[in-house]
Order: sequence, then C-alpha cells, then structure tokens
Amino acid sequence: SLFGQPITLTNCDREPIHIPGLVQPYGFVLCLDAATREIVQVSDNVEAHVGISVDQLLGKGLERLLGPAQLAEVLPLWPTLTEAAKLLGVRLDYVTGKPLFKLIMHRYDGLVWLEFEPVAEKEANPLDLAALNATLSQMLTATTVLDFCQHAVEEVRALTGFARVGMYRFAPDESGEMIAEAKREDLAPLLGLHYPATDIPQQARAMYLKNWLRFIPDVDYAPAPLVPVRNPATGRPPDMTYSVLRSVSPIHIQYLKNMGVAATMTISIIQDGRLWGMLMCHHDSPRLVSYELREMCLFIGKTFSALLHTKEQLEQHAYQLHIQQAQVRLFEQVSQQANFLDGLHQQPTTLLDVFECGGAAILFEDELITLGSTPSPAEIRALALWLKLHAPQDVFHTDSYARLNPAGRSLRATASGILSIALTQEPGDYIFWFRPERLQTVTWAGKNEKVQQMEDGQLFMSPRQSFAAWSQEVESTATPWQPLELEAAKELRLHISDVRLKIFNELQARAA
Ligand code: BLA
Repeated sequence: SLFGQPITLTNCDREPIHIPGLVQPYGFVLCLDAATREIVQVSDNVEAHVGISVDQLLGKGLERLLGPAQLAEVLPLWPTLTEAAKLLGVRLDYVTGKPLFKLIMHRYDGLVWLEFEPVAEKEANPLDLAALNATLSQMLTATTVLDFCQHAVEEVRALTGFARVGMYRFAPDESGEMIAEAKREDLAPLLGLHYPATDIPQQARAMYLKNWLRFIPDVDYAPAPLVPVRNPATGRPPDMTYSVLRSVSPIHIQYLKNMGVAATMTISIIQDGRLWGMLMCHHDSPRLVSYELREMCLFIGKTFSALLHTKEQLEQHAYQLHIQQAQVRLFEQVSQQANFLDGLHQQPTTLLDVFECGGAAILFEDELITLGSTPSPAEIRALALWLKLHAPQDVFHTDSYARLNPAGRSLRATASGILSIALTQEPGDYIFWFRPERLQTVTWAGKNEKVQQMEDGQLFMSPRQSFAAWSQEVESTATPWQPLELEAAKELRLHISDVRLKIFNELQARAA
C-alpha cells in the first residue's frame, strides 16, 4: 500500500519514488554533508559489506572508511562534484572476502553521495572500445527507425547477455509499444505489445529524463534503510534522483515479478527533451552488470538518442519518395487511359500503392470500385453521404471515424482511419483510402500467460491486464495520417481534376 492507502491507478503518480529512504543492498551508500564533509547518513547494510557499523561512521569523516591513498584520490574530486557521476575503483584492505569496490560519487540535495558496489576480484573489464565501435558501425548503417532499433537491441544484448532486450517507444498519448526485440529463443516475444501510459507513472517519467539509466540486479531484495532515514539538515529523506542504488517502487517490483522478470536495466531514449522511448533489458534470474558495462550501454543509449532524428528524417524522405514515384506513375496511367478511372485501379500501380493503407475505393458517378480490404459497398455509400453532409471539404481525414460518427463503429475493422478526396461537389464523387483499427494489426503474445493480481485486485499489474486496458483506450482508432500524406492527397485531387477538365474540354471541342 501507499501511505497506508490502497494503491490505485490515480494515486500511483503520487508515490514519492525519489525519496524512498532505502537502497538496493547489492551495494551501500554514504551521504556526507557537502559543506562539513561529515557522514550524516549511512545505509544499514554497510556492516555486511565492510564490517564497520553505522554507529562507527555517523558524525565522522571519510577517513573512518578510506585509507590515505584512497582519500588522496577522493578529496581532490570534491569541489568538482555535480549530479553527474564520477567513478573510482577502490580497494579496502581491511575487508575480507570482497575488498574491491566501484565508488560512484555525485553531489545532490546538499549532500555528497558515495555509493559503493563490490566487484569480483578477477573482473578486469576495461572499456571495450572495439566492441563499442562495432556497435556504433552497425547502428550507423540503419536507414529506418525500426532497423536502427533492431541494431541497438541486438548489440546491447550481445554486450550484456540479458535474456531480453527491447525497444519500447512512447506514443503521443504516453502509452507504449515494444517495437524491436532481441531475446533468448525460449522466451515468449513481447514484440508488438502495447501497454497503457499508467505502467510508467508521471513522476517516474520526469525522473528518467534526469537520470538516464536504472538498474535492478535482483528484484527479490530486502531494501536497506538509510540511518537515520531523514537528513538531519532538511528533516526529510534525501532526494535520490541521481543515486545508482536507489530502492525501486514496490509497485514496480511486483509488476516485474508478475512478468517473471528477476533483473532489469533500462535506459532512457530522449529526443528534444522528451522521453521518446526506453531501451529495456530483462533477465529471468538475478544479473549483476558492472558499472563500466552499464556506462557503455548508457553511451549507446545517448548516441541512439542523438542519431534518432537523422534516422527519422531518412525514413520520412524515403516514404516521401515512394509516394512521389507512385503518384507520377498514377498520373501517367490516368492520362493514358481512355477512362481515367481505369488508370487508378487496373494498371500495375494502383491507389493502394500510394499510401500505407489497407484498402481504397473510388465512387464515381454512382459506380463503386474497391481495392484491398474495405467496408461493404453499402457502407461506403453511406460514408459518402455522411461526408457530403458533415465534411464537405476537398480533403478529409480522420484516424477514428467512429468517434465522429457512431455508425462508423461497424466499419472499424477495415476503416477506423479514412482519408478521402472529393472529386466533384455534386453528386458526391470520392476517392477513399482506408486504414484498419490498430488493434487488429497488433499481435499479442501474452495471451497464455498466467495472470496474477495484486490483493486489492484493482491494478493492471501484468502485461495481459495492461494490454486489455490499452485495447479499450485505442478501440476504433487507426494509425494517424501524416501531413505529407495529406499534401500528396491534395495533389492527386488537383491532378485528377485537371485531367478530367482536359477530357471535358476535348469532348466540348469535338462536339462544336
Ligand atoms: C516504473 N514501469 C516502470 C519502468 C518500466 C515500467 C520500464 C521503469 C523502471 C525500470 O527501470 O524497470 C513498465 N516494464 C514496463 C513495461 C514493460 C516493462 C510497460 O518491462 C513492458 C514489457 N506500474 C504499473 C502500475 C503502476 C506502476 C499500474 O503498471 C502504479 C499504480 C508504477 N512503474 C510504477 C512505478 C515505477 C514504474 C511507481 C517507478 C519505479 C521506480 O523507478 O522506482
């Protein structure tokens, strides 16, 4: 429960995940007053790691923990610390067993944070620049966003060995879709699955814009509290936004357990200051990933973010070119055919080739021609009538006809989205392009998963329930039409009008 209240979808946004007062116990944390350099808070698992108790540290200086050699490395960094992490390797000789630690330092909320992660004795793990180079080469070759994502997930999986690495992209409504995936063969795919916005609440999204990487090596952990839990200077738990070991929301931990996930690493993909997506890594058993390897993946995530715009532009240009070429061929065909209509549907290039769509139709002087998957002839005629009354503009488009016209619900399988051009005002001649309901195009792999509910039963805490919730949200909607498609539709309309005018004039001249 949350502040002793039942957890609901609406109060989820209010869980103060930045001040849990708890850390993940695979490492330990010291908080020092940034001014006095006195240890003011310590995670209570410090003794388990280094054999020094909390009481021996509180109120003291770092020399209680670090030897002169390490102090000589740490202290010069002090004035340079910001929320950006600085990394040192330290050896604590008095520690029996695991004396080697990664020390990750940053300054935030009036404190200097020292986070210690034990490392294995043999772990050399130097930054593998050759591997990083190979990864970037792969990513640079991509000419579409999906290819780009596919390269990124495959490379991150090869580097880290996570059982599943996916690219999760946010839609404008903040729901998300797994658009690329690299996974161990025996795992059920999550590719193409959609999840509602509520799976990642607002305050978490805001935090992930500041801190790009999160790591949970073992979801089955008992959090270690900070002692004291409140910073004596502020009277509240300190802000762990930039902390590596921050303990994760118990709600999210439950979610991961319901999914059968035991370890995760996620990296924010940020474009123009907004969360575009997340690189998600899952493992079905606990998995420690070294700090350096996490940094390398973070580097890949940031590079991905920086290149994303270029890839999107490449893809847009390619689609634009495709539309233009299809348009030119259609124009040729229309001019060459005795009946211009034949040029739109009987030749090698048809209306279907111009846009990404499921079907198209021409309604002209009461004749109806359909291509691909479309509503029934009666439904198309009813649609034309509705357009004439309610949407008399030359070019009409919607990504949810059913929202404009309740009768449109019955068309949603083939025509949730409609783009149409009016050929004449009277009697109502049109060319239509149809897009199917998005739901029909989504493949859902989680169907056979066991659903586990939280005790209060009100939460969508598994992919299956999430998918059901998302389905309701997007019922009767199609992929939206893009501005470049609307432009092209306008041009097609003008061209067809010209051709018809020319034919009309020729007929007139012949008659005279
Ligand atoms: C956080 N939820 C998250 C995160 C992800 C998801 C990726 C980021 C934390 C991390 O790094 O793991 C969601 N994870 C997913 C999705 C998939 C996945 C969609 O693997 C799909 C494959 N979550 C809920 C509900 C609530 C909720 C109903 O589903 C609230 C009532 C809360 N999710 C929640 C909270 C966090 C979170 C509070 C923040 C966790 C933290 O950083 O402390």
